[in-house]
Formats: sequence, C-alpha cells, structure tokens
Amino acid sequence: MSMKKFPEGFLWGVATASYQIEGSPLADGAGMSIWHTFSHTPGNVKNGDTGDIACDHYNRWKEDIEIMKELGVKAYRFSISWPRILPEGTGRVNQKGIDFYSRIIDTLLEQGITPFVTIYHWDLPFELQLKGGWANREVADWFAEYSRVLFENFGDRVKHWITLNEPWVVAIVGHLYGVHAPGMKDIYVAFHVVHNLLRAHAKSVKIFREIVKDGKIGIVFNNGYFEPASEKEEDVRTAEFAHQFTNYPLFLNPIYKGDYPELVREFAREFLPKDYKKDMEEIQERINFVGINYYSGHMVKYDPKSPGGVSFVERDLPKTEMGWEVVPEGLYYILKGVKDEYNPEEIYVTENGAAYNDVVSEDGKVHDQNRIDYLKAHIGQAWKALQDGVPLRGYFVWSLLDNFEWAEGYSKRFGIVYVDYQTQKRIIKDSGHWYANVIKNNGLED
Ligand code: IFM
Repeated sequence: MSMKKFPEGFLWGVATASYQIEGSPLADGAGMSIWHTFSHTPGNVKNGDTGDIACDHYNRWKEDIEIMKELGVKAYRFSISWPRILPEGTGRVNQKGIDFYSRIIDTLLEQGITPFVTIYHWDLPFELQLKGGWANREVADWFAEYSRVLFENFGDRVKHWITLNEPWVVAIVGHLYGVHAPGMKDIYVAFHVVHNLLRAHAKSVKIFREIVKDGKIGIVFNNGYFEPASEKEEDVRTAEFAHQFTNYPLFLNPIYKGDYPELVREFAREFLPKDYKKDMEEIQERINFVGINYYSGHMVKYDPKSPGGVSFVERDLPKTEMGWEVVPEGLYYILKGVKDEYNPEEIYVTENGAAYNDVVSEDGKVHDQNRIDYLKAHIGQAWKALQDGVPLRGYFVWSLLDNFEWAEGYSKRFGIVYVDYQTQKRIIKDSGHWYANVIKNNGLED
C-alpha cells in the first residue's frame, strides 16, 4: 500500500472559535459581543439559536482537550473572545477572562499540543459597536490595545498567532450582505471595514514584534475556487474578479504589494476611503505565515444584472449540507496561487471540513463516511501542493466539535466529534478516528 507521506513535524490540527463553542458568553464579568446581541435579535439566526450554551466548552474545556489528546492532534487553533478580556472593548482588563484562556493554554502545552491563537474570530465587544465598530477608523487602535493585552499575558507560552479570521466575511457578510453581525447592508461601510481590518491587523503585528520576539504571526482568509462558465473574456474576467475580491488577494495584495488588486480597485474605488493609499505603507508590516481556509468551488459567469456582475452557475457536483459544491482540487490551486503570487514564508490550511447531516446509529457511533471522503480528497490536494513546493506547514480540520454555525445556528454539523446538544455528550465520529490515523501515520494511505 502506498502512502502520501507528509514532512516530519507537519502540524496536524483541529480548529474552533470562541463564540461557536464556549457558551456562557456573559460569565465571570465578560461584556456582550456583537454576536450575542445579533443572535438574540429575533429573525437573525435559524431557529432562534444563540451561543448561550453552545458546546458548553467554557465548562468542559478539559474534556475537550482530553479528546484532542486521544485523537493525537499536534496543534489546536482556537480564538479568544475580546469582550471576555476587555468587557468594554478597551480599558479595564477582566482577570477572570485572562485566567480562563491561560488555563487552556497551560493544559494544551502539558499535553504537547501547540496552541494557535486567533485574536479575532468575529465576537467584537458590543460597546465598540456602539462607537461604530469596524467602520470607525479608531478600531485599529482598539484592536492594537486588545492585542497587546494578549501578547503580554500569553506571549510567553503561545508562539503562533493569527490576527484576524476571514476579514472578508467580517466586512462583506457582516456589513454588505447583512447576514452576520452587525447586520448592515452598505457597500461604502463594507469597504471602509475592509480597510480598517487591514490597518488593525498591521498595528497588531507591529506590537507583536515588540513583545513576542520568538513567535510567528499571520492572518487567515476564506477562499473559494472560482472557475469561469466559459472561455468568453467576460466570464474569465468575472472569475478573476471574484477571486481577487473574495479570496486572499483582497488582503495579501495590500500586505505584500501595497495596494488593492487591480479589479478590486476598478470596482471599489468609490467605496474605499478616499485617501486609503496613505495607510498602505503601514499595512505592509511583514507577516510570518498565511492561513488558508478552503471549503468549496464555484462556477461563475458574467451577468450585468447580478451584484458586481457575478452570477453563480450551479453544477452537478456532490454538495455538503451547506449546499457547497465539493471541489477538492480547488484547495491545490488556492495554495499554489498564494505561493506563486505572494511567496509567503509559510502557509497553513487553517480550516477545511464539511457539514453533513450526521446521525447517531444504533451502535452509538456516527458513521460519517461522506466526511472521511471529503477530508481524504482535500488532504490529498494539500499533499500535492507540498510536492509542488508550496511551503505548507500544517493542516487544521474545521472543526473539532459540532458547533454554532453562525446564521445557520446548530442546524449544520462540521465536527469530527459529535455533540449531543441536549446532554452535551461528545462522540468521536468515524471521521475523528480516521483523522487520528492520518496523524499517527503522518500521511494518507492510498
Ligand atoms: O464555522 C465557520 C468558521 O467560523 C469560519 N470559517 C468557515 C466555517 C464554516 O462555515
């Protein structure tokens, strides 16, 4: 039997995010986040679900780390809730919030699991939203202050940091589509938010360099693999626009090349801050790695009546429970593209995974062969990218646990561990056992 072997020291991980798993959002002096207020607003989240209980990880984190240990994972990517640390967003530090994450970090290290901390995975303090949130230019300083508190408290033990998770989703899904918190629909605000996210990211990196001398810092992007519906110039250009606007180029072009990508500049010139260029030097702060989240591919064609001229063409491909087309080779092209276009020092797949309609069988197990197939195909593409010289250092499954899938609530299960939301019982799915084997073998069996 042949093996797709990964390099020694390859970091096999699992990923989660604070609001999606923790529950107890207001415990121990935490302030409200925009996801607390958004999910408590009737009509925003499917079935009226909120993160009030979620996976009760706030109380069960020890058990969850034991599960990671059992799976043999080498790294755990999780996020810190800003309003647990700074209930008002700036100023007063909540020691109980620091203590909560400090215990998790210590326990991970005791178990030999490398912590990857995401500083912001969408739970902005509500107090800051009242001041305009990500649309206010001052947010870059607020984020820098919050980052400093984290580096000072955890930088001695955490050596891998991620400033932002999926800034495109923050800006566009939160401020243009209105589907995520804070639920706005304004294209001017959305592009001001894009720009402020980049400024905030860069300020955080700068402070990191002062405080955590021996650590690495990066940023994580959502990506879809866009293919044109035909070879017509207008369709090819539409696919390229969708790529530049939705994927890593929107942020990596400013970070590595000092301006937004060409087709974004053409489209969004009016929506961006008039004097945005004056910030570009500051935005080019050096990062250590790029994190790639990848789930799906899309076929697109030009349609002047669609927003941005982009119309999606549904294909007869297998789909996950999210309705997302399964296109494993897209992961290869995205990884290769990042390397060829920006040549970062290191790349991680920081999220990859699938939602399926899991059921607990009579034998008490969850037989999710569809998720195994999905993961296997995608890990195979990550391996292929490595063979082609992509500096891929690790791969994180989204997600360790079934959890709160934002506007979809608990209706979508992404975990390799099943969560019974009535009892909070965890069951390692077949995919979890399969992934444990991949980690043990440091590779895929063909
Ligand atoms: O659950 C999300 C995660 O928070 C960010 N990336 C995509 C996942 C699946 O939608």
